[in-house]
Amino acid sequence: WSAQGADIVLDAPLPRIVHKDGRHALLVDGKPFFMLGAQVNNSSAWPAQMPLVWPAIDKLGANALEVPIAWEQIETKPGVFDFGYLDLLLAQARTHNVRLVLLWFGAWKNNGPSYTPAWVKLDNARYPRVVDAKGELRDSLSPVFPATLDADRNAFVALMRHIRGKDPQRTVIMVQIENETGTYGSARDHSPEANKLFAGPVPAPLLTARGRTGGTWTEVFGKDADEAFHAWYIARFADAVAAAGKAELDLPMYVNVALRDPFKQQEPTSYSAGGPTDNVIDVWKAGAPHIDVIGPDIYFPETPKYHAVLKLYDRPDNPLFVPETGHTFAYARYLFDVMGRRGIGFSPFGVDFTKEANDPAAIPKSAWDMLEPFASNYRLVAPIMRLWARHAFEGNVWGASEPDDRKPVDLDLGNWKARVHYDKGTFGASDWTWMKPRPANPQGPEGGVLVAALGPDEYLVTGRMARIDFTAPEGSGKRAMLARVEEGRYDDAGNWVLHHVWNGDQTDYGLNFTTVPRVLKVKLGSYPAR
Ligand code: N0T
Repeated sequence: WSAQGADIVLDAPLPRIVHKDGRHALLVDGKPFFMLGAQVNNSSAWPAQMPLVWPAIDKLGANALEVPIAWEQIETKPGVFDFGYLDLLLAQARTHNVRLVLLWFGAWKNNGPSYTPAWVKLDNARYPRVVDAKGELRDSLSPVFPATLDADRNAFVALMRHIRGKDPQRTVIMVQIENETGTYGSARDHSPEANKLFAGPVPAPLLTARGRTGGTWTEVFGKDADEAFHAWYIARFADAVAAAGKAELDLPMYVNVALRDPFKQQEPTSYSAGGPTDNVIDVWKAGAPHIDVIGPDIYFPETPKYHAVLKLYDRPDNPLFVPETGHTFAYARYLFDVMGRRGIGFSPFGVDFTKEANDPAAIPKSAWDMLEPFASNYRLVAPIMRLWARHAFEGNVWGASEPDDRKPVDLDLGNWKARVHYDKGTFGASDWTWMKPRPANPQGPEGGVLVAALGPDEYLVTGRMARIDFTAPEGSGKRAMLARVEEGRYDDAGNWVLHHVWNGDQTDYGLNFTTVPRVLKVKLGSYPAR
């Protein structure tokens, strides 16, 4: 029997993150899931804004929506909670068949306490701010005061308890702890309370992680001691909040990162110091074992920087998850890289039709146009999302986006090789370099491919604005050929349904992907070179 639709709904399995051989998967309804996400603007989490949110989410075709839950909104007076907005959000998300990722805007929202209730942000004596090296106060709350942790944790526990009671369907699949923690303008808190801790020994779990047996912060971390100290205490704070929340409802929990430039050595006072920037990931991992994922918010549109960040956060101890990325044209293609790296999700920021922005130029002439490059990639991936997520966890997958320089990208498929071109026009073999390149899209690079191994010589292949050629590895004495190329789709039971076979112009000049979503099953064969 089923209780769906009745008053009682059977508990669905809890979403969770699993690990195997350095790989990771987000399980939703018990199976690997890739989040085709969207995050609303910061001031969109209000009932009156939702009519401007859902049309954008539906148009985008997202399967998960990231929405802030503001501390100031749920606990206006200490101990008095109001979850009216959350209840509305849960009901609407189910109607729109979209999962939710809730963002706990607590003590830190981009370094400051702007989303804390007035009784927190206006009471500096009880909830002290960071004191910088010159003795001046910064906006950021200090992580070392128990009253601040108690108040934040208490509200978060109430939130998680509420979700436990209202969400047997597991509409909520993940929770973000705080938002872009860290402090602008000071590497740590220099209050007397913090100074006392700073003069003390480095805590044991962090010593172990560093392979040390003892020492003060300065002895162990040298010139980086201030930042490591701040990172540790913010990580401990976030961990305590997450652990208490998980005791109510054991959902996957992550933190997001205000990044530093991956190529520049920067002073910690020039970024959100103490947050989980790439240089202190190990400090955070040691300090926050209840945080399942550290996810970079990527607002660098350039290919080398974007790739560098993906590499830094894609680790055996950290699933790759991009909880925020820019919503302009240049960012849409990076979905292909995140998927190729076996990531668990990707989400452009600022997806709604409220026309709210932090930059007058951020919303192009039509918000609708802005979504189209992301929407068309989501249309490509959505029908194969579950299959892909399973292969990313258990098999072999590859993905590549069109780089800024439009140079070809080589994929090593093991038995075979593939070269992906982003500038090929009509006709021409891969090595006909004299042919004129296809003119670039004036809006910028947009192409990408996805390849999943279905068997030793068989691949699922899809993409956008790209040509893919397969070759046999050099020195193999073989030449590759396309034995059979089928276009089709997977039905609900996961069976392949052939639509038609590609041949002739559709295969003679590589497999060419346009803006039309097409999924291919490619069987490779070979003949001897001589
Ligand atoms: C992000 C978003 C939102 C290249 C910005 C980015 C979101 C927060 N912050 O729209 O505020 O809530 O997580 C900060 C970027 C810092 C500078 C990056 C330089």
